[in-house]
Amino acid sequence: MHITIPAEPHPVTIDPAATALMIIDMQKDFLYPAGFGALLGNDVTLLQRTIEPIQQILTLARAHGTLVIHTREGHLPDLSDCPPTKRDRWAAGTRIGDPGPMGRILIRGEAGHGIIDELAPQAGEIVLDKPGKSSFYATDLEAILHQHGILNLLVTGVTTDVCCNATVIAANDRGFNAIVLEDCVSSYNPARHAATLEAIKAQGGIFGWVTDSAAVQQSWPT
Ligand code: TIU
Repeated sequence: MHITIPAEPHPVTIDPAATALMIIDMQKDFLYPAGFGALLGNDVTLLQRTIEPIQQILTLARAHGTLVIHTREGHLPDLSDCPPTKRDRWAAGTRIGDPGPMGRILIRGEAGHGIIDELAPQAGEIVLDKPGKSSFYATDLEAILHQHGILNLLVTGVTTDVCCNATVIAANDRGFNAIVLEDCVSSYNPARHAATLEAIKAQGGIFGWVTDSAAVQQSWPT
């Protein structure tokens, strides 16, 4: 059974059973004050408008048995999976691995690395730890998607221009349809959010599609 979701640059027709919900990096380090995002000088409140629509899509996915994949960006405590180039470009005190109010910044197991309480994963949902911006880099994501017969990704999370964009581009190259829900993604900079979505849907959908949570909810089979 296929459904057609209103989207830009044109409607997208998909099989819901071959579709996964990706919730990218909804971590305290990006959404709460005093995390990695804030230490880089960003206004983290710009990301918080995504929480409610993602909750709604997550509820829909859970009700229909849709595959849900939560991702977390972060590194091992010994930083052996963090290239020095990813760390050393910032001032001491704001680097990955430095101590902060929510524990060591972007380190697996620390409080700040955790997913926000509002979107806490349920038992049985995949939580994918990733050391890069793309969800495919140095992870089993591609194999997991093939194992579950997934062809389409509903992309939500933060930030639009960094980890969501990197994941969309990588998904497209690997033969997946990336469908971005614009109210479920956000950037620390509204202009970069808009520019990223524009690039994804340009040229007839060169990287994928852009839609929103209402369109997905209205299109999903009941
Ligand atoms: N800085 C920024 O916008 N984002 C990141 O560093 N990681 C993610 O987007 N998850």
